[in-house]
Amino acid sequence: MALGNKKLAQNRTKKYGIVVSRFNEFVTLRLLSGCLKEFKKAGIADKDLIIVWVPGAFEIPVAALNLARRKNVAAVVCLGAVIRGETLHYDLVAKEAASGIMKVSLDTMKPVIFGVLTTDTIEQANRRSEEKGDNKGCDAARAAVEMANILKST
Ligand code: INI
Repeated sequence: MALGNKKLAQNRTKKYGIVVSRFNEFVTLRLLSGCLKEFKKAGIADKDLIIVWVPGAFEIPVAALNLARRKNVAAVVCLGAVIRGETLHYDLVAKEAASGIMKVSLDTMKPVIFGVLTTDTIEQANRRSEEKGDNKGCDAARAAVEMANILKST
C-alpha cells in the first residue's frame, strides 16, 4: 500500500471508548478485564481503546457523551456496578445511569453500551463479572463491535 493510502486507512480506523466506574471497583475491574479480552479477540488493538475512569455510575453518561461526540469513536462501552445492598439511592443511581446512557446513544447516533450491573447483592454482581465464566464486560464489548458494524453498514 502506498504511504498516502496507508495513512488514509489508518485515519479510517475507528476507536472504541470505555467508561468505567471506580465505585465497586472490585467488580468493575473484572468487567474491564473481560471487556479488554473481548476487544482483543475481535481484533481491536489497545491503541484504539480509550479508557476513562469516573467516580461512580452516576457520572458515566457525561463521560460517555464526551467520547461519543468524537468523530473517530465508533462506540462506547459503559461499565459499572450498582448494588442495592450498598445504598439507599440505588434506584436513582441505576435509573439515571441507564437513561443517561440511552440518551447519549440516541443523541449522538452511536452505540453506547449498557454494561452496568444492577444487582441486589454483591454475590449476584460477582456472578456476572467472573474471570473465566459469565462476564458482562465481555458481552458489552461484543455488543459494541456488533452495533458499530451494523450502524456502519446500514
Ligand atoms: N455508584 C455506583 O457506581 N454504584 C453504586 O452502587 C453506588 N452506590 O451504592 O451508591 C454508587 N454511588 C455513587 C454515585 O454513582 C455517584 O458517584 C455519587 O453519587 C456522586 O455523584
